[in-house]
Amino acid sequence: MKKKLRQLLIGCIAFIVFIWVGVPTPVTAGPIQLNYANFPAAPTFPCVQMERWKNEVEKRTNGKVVINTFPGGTLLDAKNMFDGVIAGQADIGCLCMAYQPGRFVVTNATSLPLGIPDAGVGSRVLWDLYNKYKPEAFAKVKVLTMFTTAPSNIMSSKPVRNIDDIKGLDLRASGGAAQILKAWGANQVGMPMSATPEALQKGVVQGLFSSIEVMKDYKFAELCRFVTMTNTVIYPFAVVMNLESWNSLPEDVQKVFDGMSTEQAEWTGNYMDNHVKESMDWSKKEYNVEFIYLTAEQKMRWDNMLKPITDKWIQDAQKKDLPAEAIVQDIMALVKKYFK
Ligand code: 3IO
Repeated sequence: MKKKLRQLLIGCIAFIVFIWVGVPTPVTAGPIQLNYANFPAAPTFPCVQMERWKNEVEKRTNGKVVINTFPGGTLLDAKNMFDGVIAGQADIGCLCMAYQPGRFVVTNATSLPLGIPDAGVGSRVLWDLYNKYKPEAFAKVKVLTMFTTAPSNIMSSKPVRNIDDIKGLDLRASGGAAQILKAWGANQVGMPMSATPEALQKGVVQGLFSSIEVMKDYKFAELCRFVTMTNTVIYPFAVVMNLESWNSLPEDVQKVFDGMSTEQAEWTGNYMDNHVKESMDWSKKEYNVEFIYLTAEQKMRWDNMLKPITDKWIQDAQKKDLPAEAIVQDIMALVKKYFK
């Protein structure tokens, strides 16, 4: 009897050990999934760069990471992109910093009229500026990359050929670009790009002031048959990640993300510049859009009206204890460095 009991006991222990060792530990659940939110429609450049980044990340991490993309404000919209990422409603988010000028003072200095010639240069300048100053505004996120649009032009349903034509015209813009419209005497209406198609359609505005690849991507050429080439200021963008999500990534994945940040800025700038040309050709061909070039005399008048903007920004930024003059000098020096 005793012997049988002992055998039973040994059997039990053996069984338990067998289960313990024999059953494979639960498979570590699939790849790392990250949700990436974006505010405008899928065909627009912020979403094109998002898909490019997703594809590269998935390739370079050999499938260890999967990026789920949410264009069109389906996860977070323009206004709550930054806070939504901080709160963890999305792991990653793409935001236009011009929509919150007071929040991103340093990086929005790139949308002062300082002569950024294109998105390739603008994106490199912005990314360098961010890395030099590491503004406090980004303390609660991990910044993955930054980039800019091409310089802004006036897209409108009525032709704007001289400074009198723009007076009182209802035009949509945000941030630095909005300050410029005001200086020219337009009736500036503020809203994110994602709200603009409806505002144009309903006649709330007669046009907008932004980079002109949207003539094609949002089909604005249908309503805006005129583009006045001012080539003034860019809109700055940032791609940010929730800090907890970032900290939970394995080191090799973090390295892939960090290794892509400068490359992604440059890729997006170059994509934008090429896409502007494509959009111009398309707008002429599909809608016979007229591109209006200011005379040298007009251009000088328009530019002169913008001079107080930078001085005012410097004064305001100094009140916030920022090295405002150095920031402006740095932007101009970086433009020189990258503009070939
Ligand atoms: C922009 C924003 C979303 C989609 C396409 C775009 N092209 C230029 C911009 C710049 C911008 O944020 C704006 O509001 O004009």
